[in-house]
Amino acid sequence: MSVLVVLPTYQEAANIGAVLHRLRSACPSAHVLVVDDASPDGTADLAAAVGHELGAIDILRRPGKSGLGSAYREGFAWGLARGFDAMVEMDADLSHDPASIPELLRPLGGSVELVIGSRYIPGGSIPQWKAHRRVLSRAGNVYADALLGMAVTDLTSGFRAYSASVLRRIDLAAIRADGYGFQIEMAYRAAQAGAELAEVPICFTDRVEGRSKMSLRTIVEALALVTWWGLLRVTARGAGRTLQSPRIESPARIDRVAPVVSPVATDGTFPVSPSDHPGAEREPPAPASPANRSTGG
Ligand SMILES: Nc1nc2c(ncn2[C@@H]2O[C@H](COP(=O)(O)OP(=O)(O)O)[C@@H](O)[C@H]2O)c(=O)[nH]1
Ligand SMILES: [Mg+2]
Repeated sequence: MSVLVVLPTYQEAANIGAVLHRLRSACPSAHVLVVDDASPDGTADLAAAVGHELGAIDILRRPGKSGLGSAYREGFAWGLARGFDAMVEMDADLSHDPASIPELLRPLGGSVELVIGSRYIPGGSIPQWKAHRRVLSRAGNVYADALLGMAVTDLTSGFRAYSASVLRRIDLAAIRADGYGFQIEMAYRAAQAGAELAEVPICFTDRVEGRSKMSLRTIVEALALVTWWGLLRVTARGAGRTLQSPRIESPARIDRVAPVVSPVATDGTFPVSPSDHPGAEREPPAPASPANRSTGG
């Protein structure tokens, strides 16, 4: 299985080097695409330097900050065009531990086409969060779950693995939500497209370096979208239609499994070499510059 890890970055100069090195150790055969929105702190140049050192790392440089959702849409399209079998999404701020990627990928295959790293199933955790943040995040997830009927505990989690097959069935260009709304919408669309969803436990660590880019606007957008889809479901049900209902009555829940010793794929081959890609970069190392905290999800 060829795996592409899509890493959206905006102002992650203080984290990008560490996350790329940890990714390579945890998943030696995975290819990485950093999608950077012209971060003024030089994140893209730092990523390119690490890419030069480690190989199999591409940088997609976009002209300006266009949002997390748009970065993932473009990253997925990039991976689909190059024939990757699976795509992992994760934050580049070390909130998501690259060591969990093999566990995210393990259930993928067959009818399971989306695996979500969950903080809210047994084994999952958010060690540093204070009670009010836990309550807010949990309440948002319970609300979304109740309205969408998905039986998923962590719809806003941004640590996931998708099969290329389900990404091909989703009209990525039609997805407009950003931030948390993007994560919820992707899970909802995947379920509507017939995917079976699974959750594996993850430990979410608050970022130490840099600052969160999530705003109140993204939280409001997510709540509004969930409410809208919930209303559509109720209306459709009232009209005797079932099209709006996602097809997951009881998604598979996979409990924590033994630590992975072998890499996800062992052949080390990728569909194309990095230098074949438009936007592929090999540049000399640039000096790191520190940046600055997190809302989580
Ligand atoms: N390319 C790109 N990446 C973004 C943008 N906004 C956030 N990110 C990245 O998306 C990931 C999640 O954002 P973060 O601010 O950590 O959100 P939080 O974990 O919910 O606080 C991080 O790797 C960010 O650098 C954006 O507009 N464009
Ligand atoms: Mg984060």
